[in-house]
Amino acid sequence: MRSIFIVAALIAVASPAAAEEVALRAVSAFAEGTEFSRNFERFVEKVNADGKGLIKINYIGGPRAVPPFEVGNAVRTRVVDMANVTGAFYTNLMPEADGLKLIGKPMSEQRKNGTWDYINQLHNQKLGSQYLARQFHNVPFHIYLNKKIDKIDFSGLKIRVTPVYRDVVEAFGGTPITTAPGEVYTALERGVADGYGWPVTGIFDLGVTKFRMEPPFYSVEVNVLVNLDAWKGLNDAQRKVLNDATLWLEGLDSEKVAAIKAERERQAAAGIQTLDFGPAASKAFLDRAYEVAWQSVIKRAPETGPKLRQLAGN
Ligand code: 173
Repeated sequence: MRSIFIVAALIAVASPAAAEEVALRAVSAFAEGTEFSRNFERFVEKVNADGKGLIKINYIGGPRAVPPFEVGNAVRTRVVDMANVTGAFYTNLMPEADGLKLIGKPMSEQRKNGTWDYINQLHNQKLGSQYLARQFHNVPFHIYLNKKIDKIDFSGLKIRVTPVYRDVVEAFGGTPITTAPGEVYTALERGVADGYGWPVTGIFDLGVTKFRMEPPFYSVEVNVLVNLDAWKGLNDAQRKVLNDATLWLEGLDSEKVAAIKAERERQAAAGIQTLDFGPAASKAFLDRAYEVAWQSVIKRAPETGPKLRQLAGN
């Protein structure tokens, strides 16, 4: 027994700095190395470099560690301390999260005009977490199809969705089928789905596609959340490392302008045809897409949804 105490005492004396370094366990709701994990992985590297001796992120990985739709709950219950996850995957815990895709303003602006603050409060209350970062505000979504349509009407089509696309797919007559990103490929291959919703970037991580429907809509949101107890347990210097890395991470969105252009060219080169029904049809689609999504958020979050819409300004 006595030897255990001696060993413990020796460790405490020998490594005071190591005892102060906090380690946070992190997961991503997207597969490692794919489009929507990559910038978070760069963030982890940066925190680990800048935070040496203060704070370290142990990146456990993607959906093999925690299934995508359970990642929000894993942060809430502190199964993990940190996660890279879209709000679309935790609307069961926070229905307002479905409204985040409708807010396309840069984070620099959202941090100044109270939007970040309000969304952070919602995360504090409903997800027991700090809304540390939001990425990809300038990356839109599309509906991709393997069957040709001659107007924006999804009647008779089964379309793979998450909460991001559910309301708009239904509004235009389609049958939504929910899957995690990892099951898109099989759903298409087996003909379980005739198309799918996905951002403009990253489809080559998924599978085979014939058509991309215009227009682009909404705004991708992939967030870095930190369990609130874990966040409160950090000292000022440790939080500063995370906050500084967050502003850097959100700044990476500027790279997406060129990335989107390159991705469209790559899709064209891969033989993916665009289905564009002209400005009037596009405008009607967008108006409806925003309206049905806001109505859905407000119906499920009648107290907070209207305030979110006011902050979004659309
Ligand atoms: O399509 C999806 O799985 C989804 O909702 C999403 C959200 C943000 C980024 C990528 C995909």
